[in-house]
Amino acid sequence: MTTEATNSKFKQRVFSGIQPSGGLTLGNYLGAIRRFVDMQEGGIETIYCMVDLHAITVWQDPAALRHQTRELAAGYLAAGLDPKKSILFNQSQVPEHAQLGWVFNCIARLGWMNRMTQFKDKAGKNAEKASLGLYAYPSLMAADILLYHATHVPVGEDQKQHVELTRDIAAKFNHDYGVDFFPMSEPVIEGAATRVMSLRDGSKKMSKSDPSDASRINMTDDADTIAKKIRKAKTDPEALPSELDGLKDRPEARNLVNIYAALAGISPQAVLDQHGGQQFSAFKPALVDLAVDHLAPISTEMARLMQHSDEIDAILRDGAARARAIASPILQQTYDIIGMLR
Ligand code: AQP
Repeated sequence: MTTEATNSKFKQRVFSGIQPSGGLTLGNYLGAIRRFVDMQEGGIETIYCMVDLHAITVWQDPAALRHQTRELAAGYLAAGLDPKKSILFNQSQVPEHAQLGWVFNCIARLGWMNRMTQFKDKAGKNAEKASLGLYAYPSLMAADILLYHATHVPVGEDQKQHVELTRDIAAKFNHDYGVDFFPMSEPVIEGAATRVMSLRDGSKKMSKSDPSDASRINMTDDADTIAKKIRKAKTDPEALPSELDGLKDRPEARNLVNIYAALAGISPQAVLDQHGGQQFSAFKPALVDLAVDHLAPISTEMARLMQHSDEIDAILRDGAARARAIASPILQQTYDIIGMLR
């Protein structure tokens, strides 16, 4: 059966989430949030979550976690997510996520989990000391998506493998129980910035939890900080090429070109058409201007919203109630399918 045939009985619905595991980065913004906003305008139901249960797979200070969750919500709202158009909530307030996550722990195979590259990256050499939650993370992520029968999942490239695992779990569940209950959710990975790299190391993803603050642009950075970080971003001594081929073995240069393209809403080749032949001493100031123009209104609005945390909390409470109204019957039907007595 093709994906289209399998999914045709399901209403189109978008689900995605971000962990409140630190401050939002430019990578989260370009790779995820900006595309959440685009999809909100597409006439499909959109559900966006702050996945706090995922965040605690590594240690989080409780007060910091509460702050980060509100700040992430402020980032969603400041970037243009509208609680009247999208459902916005934090995962822990919809207990069905953890409940379906457990069911999927019993569907997912150890061999599948062992292939997850994000676990290997995050656990590093010390896998024995990693939490069981970090290992099971992709199975909870499958529950997040399938609890809403979501058909589309906008993510950055690093999450592609987890959405593929979600499809494997859905297919195995449907097969084992002889049903066509869960859809084959599609990852939506588009644009020039599906993988924004660290400003200090072009082989590493820009990440909230990178110990070096200079490696990322935070959505709360002020104009001076953004300028300083871009000026200090690692590059090479060559001028920018005029063709994309010339960026092949230059990850840091390619990263800055991709960031420029994503912020300007043009293709990387169009950036090279405008800036090819320039040294970084000329290109970086142009990138600083673009980044500051684009990000300053968002960070100002985030700061304003953070002064009104009651309003943020009310939006999340309302979102959780609306999310539960969808999630609860789907969990109950799942329980019925697997034979839980009620
Ligand atoms: N560098 C990136 N470029 C493009 N997209 C990115 N995303 C994250 N980093 C980049 C996308 O943002 C969404 C939310 O990610 P997440 O917070 O759930 O987890 P993550 O992918 O592990 O993000 P971080 O920033 O690296 O968090 P930490 O440091 O806590 O692990 C996803 O769609 C992701 O693809």
